[in-house]
Amino acid sequence: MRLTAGQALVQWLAAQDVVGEDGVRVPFFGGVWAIFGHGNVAALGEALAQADPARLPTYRAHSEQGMAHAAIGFARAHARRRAMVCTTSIGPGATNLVTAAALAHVNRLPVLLLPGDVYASRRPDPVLQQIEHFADATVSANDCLRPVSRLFDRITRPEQLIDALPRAMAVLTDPAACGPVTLALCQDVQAEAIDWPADFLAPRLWHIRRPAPDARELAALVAALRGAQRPLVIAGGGVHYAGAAPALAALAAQTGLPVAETQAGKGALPDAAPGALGAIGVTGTDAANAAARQADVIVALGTRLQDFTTGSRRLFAADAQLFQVNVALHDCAKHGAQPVLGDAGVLVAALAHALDGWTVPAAWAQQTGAWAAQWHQAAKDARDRPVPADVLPDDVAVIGAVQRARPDATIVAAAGGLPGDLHRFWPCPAPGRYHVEYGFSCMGFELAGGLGIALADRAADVVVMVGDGSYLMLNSELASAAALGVAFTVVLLDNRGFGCIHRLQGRTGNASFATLRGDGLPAIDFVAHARALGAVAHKVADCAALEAALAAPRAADRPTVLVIETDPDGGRDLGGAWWDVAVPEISTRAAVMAARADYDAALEQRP
Ligand SMILES: Cc1ncc(C[n+]2csc(CCOP(=O)(O)OP(=O)(O)O)c2C)c(N)n1
Ligand SMILES: [Mg+2]
Repeated sequence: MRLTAGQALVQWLAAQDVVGEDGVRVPFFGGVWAIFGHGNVAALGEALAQADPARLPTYRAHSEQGMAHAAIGFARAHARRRAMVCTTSIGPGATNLVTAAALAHVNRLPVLLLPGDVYASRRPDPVLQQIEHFADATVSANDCLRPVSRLFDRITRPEQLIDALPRAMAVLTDPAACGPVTLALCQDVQAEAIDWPADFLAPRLWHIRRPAPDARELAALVAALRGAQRPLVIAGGGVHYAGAAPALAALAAQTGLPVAETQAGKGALPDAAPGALGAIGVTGTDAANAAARQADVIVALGTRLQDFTTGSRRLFAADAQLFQVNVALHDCAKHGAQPVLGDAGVLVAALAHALDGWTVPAAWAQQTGAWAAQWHQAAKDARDRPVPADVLPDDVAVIGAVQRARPDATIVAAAGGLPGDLHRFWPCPAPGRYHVEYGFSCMGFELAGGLGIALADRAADVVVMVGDGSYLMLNSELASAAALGVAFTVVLLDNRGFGCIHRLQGRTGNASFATLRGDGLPAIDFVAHARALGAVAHKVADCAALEAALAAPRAADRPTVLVIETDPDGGRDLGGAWWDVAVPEISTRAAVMAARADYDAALEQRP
């Protein structure tokens, strides 16, 4: 079949299927986000315009970073079983992808990036936007994407696609390698026609593999659990990607194993489930962190174990036995853990069988259950505590209003004070309803990611919670959502600046400096701004008004933005596990020296 490289690529994308969450065959690619310019408009753009929009729709976006966040949100909402494509022009369109690619890389989420590239033939060099590396003629702007791509390829001849595309797909659908794939498409090559083998363009069904653990590694874990006095499971994002949350809840009920959750793992167990201790780590609950400090056998299930989870490697007892269950060897080998390489779901099923008849020691079950009950009550009290009329609410009070009005919502957040407070205080009712991006904690993910998450399931009640700082950093996909008729709710917490960093400044002995917007500056009219982008927007006076506005009927064809003023000093981000933030060894400020003394003492400590 004679087609251009651009046309063959689009036909190939539309022919890839996967078995979706409910076992039904669905297209793997949910659509293509596009911002056209030279480098992708003439050839790839022509091909996309010919595609069947029911099979491979193209969505016009407003910022390359934002559209890639939307694509990544879509993949996360589909638990990595589906993904989206992003196409950009050469130069700034391509480099604008770097932040989102890094986010997908950290969070192990699939996205196919198709930036345009300079001419393979070099005919018009230097072409507009060509960076012209002085020492290496093979380098283009797209090489920025190499360190944040799981697979990077530059297509300099059309027939390379026959090899490159199946390799790209293998990475996107592999649970261990999963992440961003970049195929840099030379502009002239996209337009070149060749004869393509018919079987290359034939429909193809992909399966996401679920590798079983090695028998010896599994046996070591089972033996350790059977001998444990105080075992603890830490559920990470891998539990959701393996579809293992219900099986893990059943295992916890069967054995009494207590389960703590990372940010990516939150929602694995509903709050009321037996064994549910809630959030762990720096943003963790008293219940989960108390269990983590005393646990003698810790089973980390599908988690990267970043510093927020391990309290910067100070949370777990020094002599605790740590098992790392993960599909990726990279994660299994961390923290000197005993590796259990394999899928979290297969492992949980194997444990349910191998631990038949076994339960955790009664004293530990009773102790962790008491901690959990205390915590759930304390969290409810904190959310529902009335805010005096003359006081600005903090994030937890706002979370309370959202929770009371929309308890079943799918929550989206990423940076600022919210992720910590949501991790600790949001009672997630079911798996898949909590999408806080805290691997890269990227300001600007919230609105764009929320668009992708709402697009993945139009029936979901998506509530994006975002600070004023993140909103101002990247809000252009609000206009895309309005243009596409995608509805979700945005709760914008305006504390006039980078509240959580202002508080971190205070905790490291510094005075507030260049973090809040400062008095005397005009207030930002977020309502007018959001309306100008096509959203419905209102300002609410307090938490009661927010709760009422959230409970009222809302627009079905565009986002609704509710703005509430909050207190920049009202964070409750203390109280979790320790976080290593290096404080200066010398300073003229006595408060910095005192903070350094505390820091040195913390470095010495282990529970
Ligand atoms: C892209 C990016 N730049 C900088 C940071 C560092 N940072 C983390 S939170 C934050 C402030 C966020 O402000 P806002 O969204 O208003 O939330 P608040 O802290 O007020 O809760 C900053 C600057 C980041 N996480 N991401
Ligand atoms: Mg703020």
